[in-house]
Amino acid sequence: MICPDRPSISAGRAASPIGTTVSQQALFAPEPVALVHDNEGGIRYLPESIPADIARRWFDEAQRNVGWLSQQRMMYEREVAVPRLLATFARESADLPAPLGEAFEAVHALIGAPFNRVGLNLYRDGSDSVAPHSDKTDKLMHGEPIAIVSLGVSRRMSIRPKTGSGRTVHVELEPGSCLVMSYASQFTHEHGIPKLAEVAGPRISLAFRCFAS
Ligand SMILES: O=C(O)CCC(=O)C(=O)O
Repeated sequence: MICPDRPSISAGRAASPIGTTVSQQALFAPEPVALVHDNEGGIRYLPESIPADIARRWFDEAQRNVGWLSQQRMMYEREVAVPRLLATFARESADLPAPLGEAFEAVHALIGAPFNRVGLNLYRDGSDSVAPHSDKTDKLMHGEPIAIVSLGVSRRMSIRPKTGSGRTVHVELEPGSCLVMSYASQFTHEHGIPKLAEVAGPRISLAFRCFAS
């Protein structure tokens, strides 16, 4: 699941205090994994955040209901197609397609942040990708995290420091997982989904953000 260049990753969830009632689901839920540390929670991988049957249904609904767009961008003075399909919705949007209303609720319950925008990416196969980048922070609420829910096949994300000789971490983003990145981590790290020959099918990511109004 996690493939660090050097194996020094620690898990992040604190043990339940004695006497606390713990649900069956919480007892068996896999531990979050801390990938990058900072004083806003860093970058954390939360496996199995969405039950498998729900993640499968969300994938089918998103693939079918979202109006996916192919975008162009300038590269070396040439217009090229962005290598994935895209969509974006505000939480308050009147035409929010299923499963996004439900997904906003679930991710808010999981992370607790006031997410109000979701950016969707559809990687059709292993030749779709996103280049290493950090998210633009100028329109985001200061200090609020970004949460990426993965649906469909697993894809590898690489996370690397912007400067210095720190390690690159590779994490397999499994369906139903949630990757949480702090606002602060956008200034220190880049993340990307590289092209990969041996990818078994499509993947959709739902990237929830908190935009300042
Ligand atoms: O698909 C992913 O997991 C990453 C998406 C991403 O980096 C972005 O939407 O900015």
